[in-house]
Amino acid sequence: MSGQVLSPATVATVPGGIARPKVARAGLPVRVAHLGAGAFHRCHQAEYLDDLIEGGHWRGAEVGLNLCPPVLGDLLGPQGGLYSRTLAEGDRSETRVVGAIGAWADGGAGASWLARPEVTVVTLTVTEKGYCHVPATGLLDGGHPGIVAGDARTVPGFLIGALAARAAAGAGPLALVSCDNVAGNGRVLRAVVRGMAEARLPGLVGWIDDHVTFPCTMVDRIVPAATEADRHEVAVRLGLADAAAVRGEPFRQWVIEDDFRADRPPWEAAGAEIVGDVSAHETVKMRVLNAAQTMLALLGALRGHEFTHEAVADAGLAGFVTATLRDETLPHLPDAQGMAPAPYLATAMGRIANRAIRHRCHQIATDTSQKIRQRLLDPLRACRAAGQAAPGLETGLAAWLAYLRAGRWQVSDPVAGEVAAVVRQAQGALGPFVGGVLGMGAIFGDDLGRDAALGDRLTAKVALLLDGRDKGRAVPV
Ligand code: CS2
Repeated sequence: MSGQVLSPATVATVPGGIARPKVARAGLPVRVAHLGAGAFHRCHQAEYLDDLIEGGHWRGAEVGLNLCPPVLGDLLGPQGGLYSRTLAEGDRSETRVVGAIGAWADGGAGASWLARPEVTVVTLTVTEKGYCHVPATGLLDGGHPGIVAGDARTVPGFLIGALAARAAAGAGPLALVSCDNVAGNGRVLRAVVRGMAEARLPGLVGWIDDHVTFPCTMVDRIVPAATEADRHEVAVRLGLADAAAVRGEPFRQWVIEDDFRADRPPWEAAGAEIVGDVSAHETVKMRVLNAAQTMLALLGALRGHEFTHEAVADAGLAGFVTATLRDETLPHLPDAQGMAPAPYLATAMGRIANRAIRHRCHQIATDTSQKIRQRLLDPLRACRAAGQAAPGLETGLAAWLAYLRAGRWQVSDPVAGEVAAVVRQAQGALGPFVGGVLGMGAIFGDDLGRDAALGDRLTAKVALLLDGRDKGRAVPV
């Protein structure tokens, strides 16, 4: 390693086997903005855009915008926006230098980019909790401290400021394209942006309705947070340091609702699907792949696994998760073109088993309060509506409760404080703990939250999961 950093000045030195931008990036106009330029984005939407630029389908770079750390100016600035992404599976891996990010801005400084007429698309990966919505309703959480304060560091707060600037500049229509694993992500984004505008800038609501579209999308690629080991490995490969390197699986998918009023990149030229309605695709993806990840992560952590590829190699867990999804979730899935349920499930389990992708159970378990509705609770509701028992999905839910109660790790979740209060009030008793968490209406709604028999079944399962008696069983509980 030379001690040098990947940048436009050094990129020519990367070894021949590593692809790097062939189309000149200097002078490309910025036409897309991305809010939340984290590892997933750099390995997904930015790669699609890079494909379009390289293929001559689109002349335009993106500006990366972050409202919270890492500071993009520090991460991407020294590298002139260049970074590498490595796709890995088993023993094979392939590295490429991506040059789609032509500019970057942090915090409130990003808003002015959205007021430029040539920027007509904003994609977002801000994590589930970034929407500041109530998971059970999909509406803006009026009690969220950042929303109460009108904080421009929240996504809804930032966006209404930026949209007001766009309206004032007369910069024309814009698409805000949510790419997070939230059911009906575009509709939720519209609800929180309109809700924030109604509360803070009511005069902007009409402009939003006339100029802004909120297409729903389904995005997919497993991309864990990059580690020091990943950065070291890629530095050896590149001969250059790359602080923004990301590593993901080869599989990728992007299904986008066709709802744009101005220019957009022709993502379909890079393999994305543009459809009239994306709800079936997102439902299948979140209820199968994401639900499998969540169950494996929670049960895996309880059984002492660090990574989901290890959890899936635990035959008891893999068999349990596969059977649960096959018997309880798959029968109630909508038809999604190209995503036949049984093969999709098999592929999903195979992807999670990829040992070249080290996805920590605790990373996936982070913010489960924001993920569990679309992954486990709505499938559970579908079974209940059909009069079908769902013992496996209930075990998945019990695994979250046991994960919260285990006390063996710090829980990273917006409801962690509320959960800690429930634990204290329950004074060591499991029934009141389970009842207290199920009573959180913003997560469980009234139907599940008030079902005493469900509470009893979950309490029994949590007890088994916590004392580890499930360990030797073929099925966890
Ligand atoms: C994961 C997802 O951390 C998580 O919640 O389940 O990030 C998952 O890897 C992606 O949705 C895959 O597309």
